[in-house]
Amino acid sequence: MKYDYLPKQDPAVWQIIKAEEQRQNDEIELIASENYVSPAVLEAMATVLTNKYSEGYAGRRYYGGNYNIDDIETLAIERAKELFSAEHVNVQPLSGSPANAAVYMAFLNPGDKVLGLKLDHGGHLSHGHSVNFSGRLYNFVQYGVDPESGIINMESVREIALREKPKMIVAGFSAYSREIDWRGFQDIADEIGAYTFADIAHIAGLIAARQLDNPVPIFDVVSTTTHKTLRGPRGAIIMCKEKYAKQVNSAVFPGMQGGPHNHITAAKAVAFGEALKPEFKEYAGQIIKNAQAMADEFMRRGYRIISGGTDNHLMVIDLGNKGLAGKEAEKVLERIGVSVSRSTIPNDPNPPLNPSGMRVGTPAVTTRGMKEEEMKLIVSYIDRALGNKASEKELQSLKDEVKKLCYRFPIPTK
Ligand code: DSN
Repeated sequence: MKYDYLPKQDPAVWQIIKAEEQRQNDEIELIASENYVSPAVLEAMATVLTNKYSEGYAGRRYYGGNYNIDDIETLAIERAKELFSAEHVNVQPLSGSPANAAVYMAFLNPGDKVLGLKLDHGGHLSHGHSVNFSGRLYNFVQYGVDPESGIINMESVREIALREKPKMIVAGFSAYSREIDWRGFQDIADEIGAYTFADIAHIAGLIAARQLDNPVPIFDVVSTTTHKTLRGPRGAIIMCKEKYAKQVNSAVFPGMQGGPHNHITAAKAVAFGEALKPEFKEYAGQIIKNAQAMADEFMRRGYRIISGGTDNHLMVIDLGNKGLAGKEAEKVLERIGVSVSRSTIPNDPNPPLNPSGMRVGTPAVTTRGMKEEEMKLIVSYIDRALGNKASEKELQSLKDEVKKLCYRFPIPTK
């Protein structure tokens, strides 16, 4: 990283940032929700746009001096519309949970019934978990995946929807590796007059690159974070039909948020510009090829993948037959420089802090330029580490191998 002021002015902060840059460069990132932004996205975040207050929307701000901010926000909106074929986009949400809170506020009243996927089946906290605002403010009922196949059974979703008659149905997940039948969800919602809400945070980049089906032209409202497969800054957007534009905008501001983070809006615009380029399609396709190569190699080595494979960037692995649970696997792999996240498996007998599985994903390693061969190598490192978790010598030797692989594929940085 090239910085002129920070290293001299505040070495304490600078050293921590440098240490984290070194960690990211030396270690393998398999956390399915993480990625590396481009140097251009990094630069857009470190700009004077952070200095400006701009509550409101382009042409209707509550502060003077916002003509340049209007331009950057409008540019981000236009690019997002093109990327997702959206009628209306709000680029102000600060992150995924605030975006989802704004969606609920726009369409529901507290106490209204909503149907969402259970957290331990691959859903998200903000899809109705009891400890989250969503579960506390709204009356969530939940569907799950089929216990045998690990795949969502649309007939069962329909049965629950017809019985419960929710005002909204939520689809789109944090730990689900299969294609989603958006049209099927919409047809069920049409039968009962429910709103449809897709949270595509994990798969937005794959959808933008047309590698997976796009719910935006089908669903009433869609939210996504911008920092996962989409490779943008930490943040979110909401997309909806034009007829809901006003209620969505009002829910974001003044409903949920104050001033938007304009430097992040600029970085979102840069990331959307990158995602509109033809090479992004190739990148997104490689993410999926890498995930499938990784899933095949795990299964070849006797690991049980929930749903038996993947159609997207991630997979959840049940470690039950490997004699350890998710938390221990996460810690052992951290010692060799591989980051994964512990994960529940459907109907997990273990508690969420120490669930039975781990979730891995390929967006970050694909950004580094790794391909199918490297995926097999990474699985071999993981397998050796989990099988030799008590051997200091083996873990150290694996850490060296991980580092060597990482040096062949540097992270994008300034
Ligand atoms: N925390 C994100 C994830 O890891 O999936 C979702 O918000």
